[in-house]
Amino acid sequence: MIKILHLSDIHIGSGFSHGRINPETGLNTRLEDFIYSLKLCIDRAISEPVDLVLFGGDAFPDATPAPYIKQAFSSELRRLVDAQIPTVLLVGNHDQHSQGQGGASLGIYRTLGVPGVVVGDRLETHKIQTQNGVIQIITLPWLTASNLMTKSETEGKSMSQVNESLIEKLRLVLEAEIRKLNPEIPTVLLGHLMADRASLGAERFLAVGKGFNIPVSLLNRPCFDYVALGHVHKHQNLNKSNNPPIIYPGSIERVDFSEEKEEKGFVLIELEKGAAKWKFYSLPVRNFLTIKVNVSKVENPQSELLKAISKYQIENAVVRLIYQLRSEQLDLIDNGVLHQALSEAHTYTIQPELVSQLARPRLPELSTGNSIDPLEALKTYLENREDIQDIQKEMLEAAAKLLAGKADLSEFSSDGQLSLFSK
Ligand SMILES: [Mn+2]
Repeated sequence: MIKILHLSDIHIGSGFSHGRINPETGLNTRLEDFIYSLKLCIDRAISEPVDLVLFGGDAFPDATPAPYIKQAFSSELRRLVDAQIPTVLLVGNHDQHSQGQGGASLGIYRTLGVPGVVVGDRLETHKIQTQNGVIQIITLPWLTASNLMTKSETEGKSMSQVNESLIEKLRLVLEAEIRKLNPEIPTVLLGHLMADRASLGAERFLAVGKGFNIPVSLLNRPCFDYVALGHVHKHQNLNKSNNPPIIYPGSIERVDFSEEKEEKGFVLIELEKGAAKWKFYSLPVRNFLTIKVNVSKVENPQSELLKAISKYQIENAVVRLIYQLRSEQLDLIDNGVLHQALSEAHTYTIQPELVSQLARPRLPELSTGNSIDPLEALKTYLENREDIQDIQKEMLEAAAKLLAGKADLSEFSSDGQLSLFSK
């Protein structure tokens, strides 16, 4: 049996805006948090000890992190090297320099020939000798159109056509790789990808170059004993039958507020040919907490806000207070007192939102609840818009034509507007 620790989406160096400078170290506390989470993963790998560590990609926010951030990552990797635990570092989208053209941040470990460290920056199979036997790992790094297709192949095609041919190409090259596998040896597919069935976390906002979704059916193959994924920050198993498990361990720390409610951790696997037992272990990461309260309708907004804050455990958490109020209530808010009330938090932001005074109440004629004839609706709307009375008749005529499907396209100017507006 081969024991594996699978972690992913370290993103060390992210989310500094949620931290502050630690006066003792001079470092951003969120960097320290991320390093600590990574350290706990490596501690576990060493104390077990596992036979292999699989990293699912996205080590840093981008391919050129500051030297001290690279060093923080390297020092943790070094501990695995010293413990002689082989490690596969898969290249994620955030690790690739300018869409994969300029290499990857993790490539340096191969260049240096760091013992036991394998860098997965292309689709290939690695046979790795561990303390408890040999294992095959197919690495499938983040793919973009430029990895698999030539420019002439993508030219003139729509995004969805390109994606379709990409998946076909991937199917072929993966098939070729699978045929080369030794069926006697435990096998893992390690991929950094967006699977079509995954539910999302922050990665959808972080991704710069949008990639394509990969059908789970492409990964769900009997030749794999375990499918180790990276990219999606929310931990999940994409295969209900669990045969093989298709696992996103998720990120090891909360990258932003979209991950407020997600558990963070890593996965331990006991792997044999044809069987994988796995378990998710959560990490004690810092809490994120959104306090949202609407005080626009209360008499004493200040005390309402304090009451809302007091309901939560804010100590050591990253807190955001979002509250809605009317502009005439602004004088009733004492910001100093709010800051005092939030001072126990690790960091906090206060985001007042003015309930718009401009928002007109809905036209009573239109809020009957019944379905309204569009032309009637437009008429009612125009009657309430004194500023455009002069074109009311023309608009109604144009609308009637459009609704009847008789609009002459020549009446539209080139930018799609009705010609009566572009006179
Ligand atoms: Mn990613």
